[in-house]
Amino acid sequence: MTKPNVLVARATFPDVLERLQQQFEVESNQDDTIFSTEELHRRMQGKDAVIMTSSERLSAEVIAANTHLKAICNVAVGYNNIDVAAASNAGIMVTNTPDVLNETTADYAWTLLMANARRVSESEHFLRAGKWTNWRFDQFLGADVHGATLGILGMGRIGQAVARRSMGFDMQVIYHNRSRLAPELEARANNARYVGKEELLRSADHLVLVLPYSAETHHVIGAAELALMKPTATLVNIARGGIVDDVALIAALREKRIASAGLDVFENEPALHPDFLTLPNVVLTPHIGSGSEKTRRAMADCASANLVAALSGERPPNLINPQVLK
Ligand code: 8YV
Repeated sequence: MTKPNVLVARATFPDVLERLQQQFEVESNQDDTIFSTEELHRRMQGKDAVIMTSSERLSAEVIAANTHLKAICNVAVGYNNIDVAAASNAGIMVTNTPDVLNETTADYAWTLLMANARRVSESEHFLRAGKWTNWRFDQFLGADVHGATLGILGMGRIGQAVARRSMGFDMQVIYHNRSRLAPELEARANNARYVGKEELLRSADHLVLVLPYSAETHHVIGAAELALMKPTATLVNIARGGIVDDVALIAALREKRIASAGLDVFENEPALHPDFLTLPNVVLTPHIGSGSEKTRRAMADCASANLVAALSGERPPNLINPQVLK
């Protein structure tokens, strides 16, 4: 029997690839070449399924030209890089990798929050530049984390994991979400209190964004929202570029209308707005929120399991568009 054909569009762990090769004819990309849309389209010819990351975009146009695919398996929880409606119309299954990254990504939100509040990047740059010639009492004074109000916009599984971690810091948690959590989930999330978006922005000392990106969440944090925040507040974005209007954020940071930002995601990444690099009051990282060895392995395994199920005629565990099975 001929094996199904699979494209693994980005480099992955060699053992994960080997396991896929035992079951499928695999075209891999261990050099991790970034394929243009045309190249990705060309390589998807004759393939039954593709494994890709959120860096690859599959527009309605590309999907319409590849309706022979049975499954698109994203190695990410977010799937705004894929036109899911177009895939559903074409009867193509789309899968993601939820849950396995919740705790690691929540850890990372805290990494950025604390680095931000205590000016870790800024003071390290100062030290590395050889400018630390004198200890000073008022040097790099930051904001406290303990006892502060933690605001969370987007209270899904990762948002709740961020909230749980605040217990040890005696923080008050407020959140805004499309819908209010069940009381038992609020209780587990350090007694998080549901508030309107405006109250969240006005009251948070540290605001963490954990929203999925969509047309509805495009620029939910723009000039008007930043203007509501405290001048001492810090902002963390571990979710997606495009949720924040980067130009408006740069202006707010430059004019110290908020204290600082910790950003792991950017509009048009990896080509972030160059002005970010000129600001002292930012911590900037290259989209590494889920990047622990253990979690990236779990994500690769999860995407493989989805692919194997899809090509074996079973329901993939993380199917986003179950309507295609009807
Ligand atoms: C991915 C992410 O590693 O899961 C997501 O949505 O943003 C990250 O965890 C990255 O997007 C690569 O696909």
